Amino acid sequence: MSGGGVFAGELFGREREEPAPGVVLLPGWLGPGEQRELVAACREWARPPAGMRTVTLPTGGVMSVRTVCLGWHWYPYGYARTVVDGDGAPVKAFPSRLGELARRAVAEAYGGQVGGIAGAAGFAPDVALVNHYPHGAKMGLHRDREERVDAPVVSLSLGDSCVFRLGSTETRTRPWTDLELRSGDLLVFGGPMRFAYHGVVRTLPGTADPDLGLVGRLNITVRQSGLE
Ligand SMILES: O=C(O)CCC(=O)C(=O)O
Repeated sequence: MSGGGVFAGELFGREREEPAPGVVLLPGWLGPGEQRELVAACREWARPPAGMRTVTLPTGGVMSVRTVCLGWHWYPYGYARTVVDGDGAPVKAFPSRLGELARRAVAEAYGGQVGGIAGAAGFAPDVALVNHYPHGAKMGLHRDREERVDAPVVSLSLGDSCVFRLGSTETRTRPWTDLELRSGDLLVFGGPMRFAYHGVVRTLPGTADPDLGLVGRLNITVRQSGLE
């Protein structure tokens, strides 16, 4: 994979990181062309019906990111085949090329140890959440736990960089690890960290390559629902 430019002060570029068991960060995994293609695809997926929407939580709080789902519609806190908390339209299909990309992501992240990570060997993703972070948006610490299986989560970042906070499986509080995710980065979390708390503390406006033509940040999170 190409991509991942070398920034001022980074003499040797950024390298693969494993901040916790089962968590792998591959910097610049998507090259500039692949990033542009994904941004264009996100624009199509964002269109109504079943397009990008604002999510209201049961507490009455409104999430600052806007989200469109593919394959299954995620709402707080479950999955449905229609946009039950929006326009009611059937959710858009899960694109097979996104599934292939996510399977390649898991294979490259876990390499030889795929068999050792729960759910990695037969990874069959069927749902994606595409989150758009306008300037100032963030996402509180939460766990992805509406899925019925423990297959890994694949996360692709596009546009502005962000500070991604990875906590533990037990608590929303410290200890946590903050990772900077940049455009093109791949983060996979599975194994013992599959149900870890995580969130986005802030984005870093203006850090995206202007050629990407994207204001803010996009995150594509691909998962296996385990639903029939
Ligand atoms: O934007 C991100 O990097 C994280 C997204 C996320 O945590 C989620 O969709 O559940």
